[in-house]
Amino acid sequence: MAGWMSRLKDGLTRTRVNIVGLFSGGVIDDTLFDELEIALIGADVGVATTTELLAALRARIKLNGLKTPAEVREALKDELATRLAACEGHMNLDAAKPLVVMVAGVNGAGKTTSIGKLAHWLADQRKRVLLAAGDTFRAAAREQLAVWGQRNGVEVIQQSSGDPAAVVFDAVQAARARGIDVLIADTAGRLPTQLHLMDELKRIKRALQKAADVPVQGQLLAGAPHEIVLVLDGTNGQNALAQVRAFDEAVGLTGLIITKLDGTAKGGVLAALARERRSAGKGPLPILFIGVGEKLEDLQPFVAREFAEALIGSAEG
Ligand SMILES: Nc1nc2c(ncn2[C@@H]2O[C@H](COP(=O)(O)OP(=O)(O)OP(=O)(O)O)[C@@H](O)[C@H]2O)c(=O)[nH]1
Ligand SMILES: [Mg+2]
Repeated sequence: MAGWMSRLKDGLTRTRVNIVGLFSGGVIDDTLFDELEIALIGADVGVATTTELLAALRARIKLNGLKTPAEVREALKDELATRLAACEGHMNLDAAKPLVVMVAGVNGAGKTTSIGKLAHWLADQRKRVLLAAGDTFRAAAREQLAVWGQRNGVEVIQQSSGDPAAVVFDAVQAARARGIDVLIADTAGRLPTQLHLMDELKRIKRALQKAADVPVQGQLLAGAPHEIVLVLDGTNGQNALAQVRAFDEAVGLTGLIITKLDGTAKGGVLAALARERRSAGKGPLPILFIGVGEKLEDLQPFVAREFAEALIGSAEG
């Protein structure tokens, strides 16, 4: 896991330096707090979360008598980890066989790449995977998924028809007939403002539901799609929040994948996501995986403490 931790840390360098640099001075004063506020908002932690974090930090300084910036830094890391822990979650691979996973998101968010990496991760968990080329919109999309399939030795269900609902319907039947553990359906990128495309996404979801309702060898498959995952580009910062709300409203999300956390200065957005849906009483969506690069191994489950460590770092970081 050491390799992952250093990649995560490397990836978050641009977010980290702006925050961590502030703790190199000798005193805890209002200037430190002002600068911290600017740095956290700059990292896309969001105004509300930043205000909460800093209030909690002031309280801890008082309560625990923290004296040095290094102690404050540790306390901040802890507060951040506690908040991020609300987003920890995992894909329950044993919820169904096949587990049907639908992947959605805006154009270029990293859906297809994440599916390729996820197939690799699942193979490591000794799961049999099948992919469905549900992006029938972009010309090269099928080929792109096929390449990821080849890399992983995983089959890709595709059709020459332009109907994504038909493709995923077929794929569910194939997965059920072949005793596949996890079926992942790719979809075309779309903006929440493109209402016809959001309707299409609902249609793809219904096709997955319908395909599960057809008896295969006398069996039904309850609850498909079991996961509806939104892929978010981590470099988009606060814009991620609007995407979560729109896609959640349209199809009912079960989890998130955050990509491109390498090289972004906006890695703080995960903290902002952690307070989403609080007013609805539902709690935040679980962050299932995070991506920090373009290689197969660059997608891993989200662990709040690890992330806070990579972001705020320990003294030598
Ligand atoms: N650096 C970095 N690049 C990534 C990551 N994930 C995806 N990418 C890159 O982002 C670009 C878009 O990725 P795709 O997987 O094609 O995105 P998509 O959401 O499927 O795009 P559309 O299907 O066109 O909507 C590619 O160049 C990927 O290599 C990541 O974690 N880090
Ligand atoms: Mg794609």
